[in-house]
Amino acid sequence: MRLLPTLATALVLSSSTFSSASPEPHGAVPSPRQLAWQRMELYAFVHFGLNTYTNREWGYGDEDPKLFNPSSFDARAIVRHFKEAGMKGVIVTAKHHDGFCLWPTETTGHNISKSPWKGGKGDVIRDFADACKAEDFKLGIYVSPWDRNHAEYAREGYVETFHKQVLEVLTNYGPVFEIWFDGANGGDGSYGGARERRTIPPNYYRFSDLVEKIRKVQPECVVWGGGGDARWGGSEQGHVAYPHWHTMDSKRGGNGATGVPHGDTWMPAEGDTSIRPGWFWHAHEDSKVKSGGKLLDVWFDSVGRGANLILNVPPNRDGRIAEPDVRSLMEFKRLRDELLATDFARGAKTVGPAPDPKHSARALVDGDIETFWCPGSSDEAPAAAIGLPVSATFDVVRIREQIRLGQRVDSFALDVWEDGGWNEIHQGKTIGNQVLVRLPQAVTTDRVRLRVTKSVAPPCISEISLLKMPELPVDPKIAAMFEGEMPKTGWKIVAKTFGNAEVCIDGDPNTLWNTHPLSGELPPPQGFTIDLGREIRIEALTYLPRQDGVAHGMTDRYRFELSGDGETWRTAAEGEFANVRANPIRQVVPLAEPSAARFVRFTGLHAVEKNHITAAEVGVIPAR
Ligand code: FUL
Repeated sequence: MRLLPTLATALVLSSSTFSSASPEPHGAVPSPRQLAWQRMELYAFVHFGLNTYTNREWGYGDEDPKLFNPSSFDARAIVRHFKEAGMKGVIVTAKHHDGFCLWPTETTGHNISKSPWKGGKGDVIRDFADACKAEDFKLGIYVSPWDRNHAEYAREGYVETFHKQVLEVLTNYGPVFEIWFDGANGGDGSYGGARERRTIPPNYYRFSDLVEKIRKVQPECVVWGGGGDARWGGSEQGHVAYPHWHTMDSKRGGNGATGVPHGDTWMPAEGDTSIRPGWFWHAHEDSKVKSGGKLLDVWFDSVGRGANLILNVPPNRDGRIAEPDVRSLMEFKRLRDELLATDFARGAKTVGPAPDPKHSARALVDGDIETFWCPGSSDEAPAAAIGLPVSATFDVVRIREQIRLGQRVDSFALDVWEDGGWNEIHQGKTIGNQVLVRLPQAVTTDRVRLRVTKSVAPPCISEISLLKMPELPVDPKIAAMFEGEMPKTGWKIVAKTFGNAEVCIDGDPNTLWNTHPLSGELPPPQGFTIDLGREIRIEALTYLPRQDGVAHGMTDRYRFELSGDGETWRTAAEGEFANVRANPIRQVVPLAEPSAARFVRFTGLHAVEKNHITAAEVGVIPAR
């Protein structure tokens, strides 16, 4: 049992000039309101309203309130689904851009009291508030600043109305955990019958006054948008960027997807997306609900980078969550549960410098996100090692910083003990609220080491978890599409002429590489190089054309090259993809004879339409 001495000697200890004082907060830190919100991680969005009945995404503002008449709306049933899916709250569109209010507001006649539902006595927000109370669930509210119905929109008169609407929903329905101010402002609308385009002057909504009013009535409510407490994650796919910062710069702003390293303002991000292609329910999208596995990917790319995820699950015309959405939500929950069920690091032995014993490395594995390890100094890459009682196999590592003290870490590395020495398996950037590192392949070891390679102040790390990915159910339609191909785990794009060629090796037929940036088309030849991670005897190569019904950039002349070292290349196949425009199925290119290679280069030499190249996937069929 020489575990601890071995761990200790294997550590690169940091400088001996430790201060023993407990760490102080560094730079911007979260307010209690923001902290409580960041701990929620995952909650639902509900887009419901006249658009549900008109089949639109943005109502024009002249829709008839009589259209809103759900036959069996049941807020309690909806909230129960969300709760069962492990979500922590729900944000409801009380008013979308069409101006129709789902509560009987005094501010406009364009509201639910004009709908036949419950004889004009209905109140969707009340029903959600009651359901949340009964289920001990959190309620949030979306009120669109842009109002395509209001005659005074873009004029002074509307701003007061908008503020009143916000205060109505924040005073009459109990505690609201988040209020959502959409940034969308399209311009045209019906505006009390005027049917024209209206633009708003800067600072039109007077958000700073509004935020002050909100603080008075609901001091704990997080204001999303409007310069309040939280920011947009930068895409409606739910993803945020990595490295990912919870801070922004009060003077220069910054990109919401990434945040600003060590910025002066704590303004954490929320990734938003819908379980369906649209935000409102449309019958034709019942077959396009994201699978549990796809939702897990979105969660990795938002929550797994430190942001919150708001997942929209829109009720149908009956006022219910449709079956396919419920199934996906439950599958998503099962996959998260399986991933988090066993943390191999929990209770392991730990070694690491800690001048203040209150912040010893043991905190890393105690399952308590409040306690944390602090090495006292950020010099010389402080490290902590974890010794497991028995070897474990894991492929996901979760690390959390104690964000109460700020976001400090710029970069870190992970090592595992293999054949008598530490072997680096990952280099990461930010940690923040949490980072979920997906390793390219599972590792088996009994010792893991975290090195904080750059940090603006002594790192304060609250947890490390070693986890194993659940088996992901394969969608039979997609499996058939890639029949015979090897899995793409551990593959890397190591060179490309342009763009996000990585999506061609993500196994998702619906993501698209495109050499057509806004600045103009990039003509063929265009291509990229894949590192397969190890040498493979290849029997055939594949190209999947884009699957979205558009022919732009679809390749009809191609070249595939192979290499053992990424330097010396040989052409393995060159030729024509016949009939891809009319029938964009996977193109399989058999090699004259099986050939061993570690690197594959694909080049599109010509497109059937337009002068750029697109591809959904490129794959390898190994020799048997
Ligand atoms: C966007 C809106 O325009 C969409 O309709 C939707 O509400 C989404 C959450 O935000 O900006």
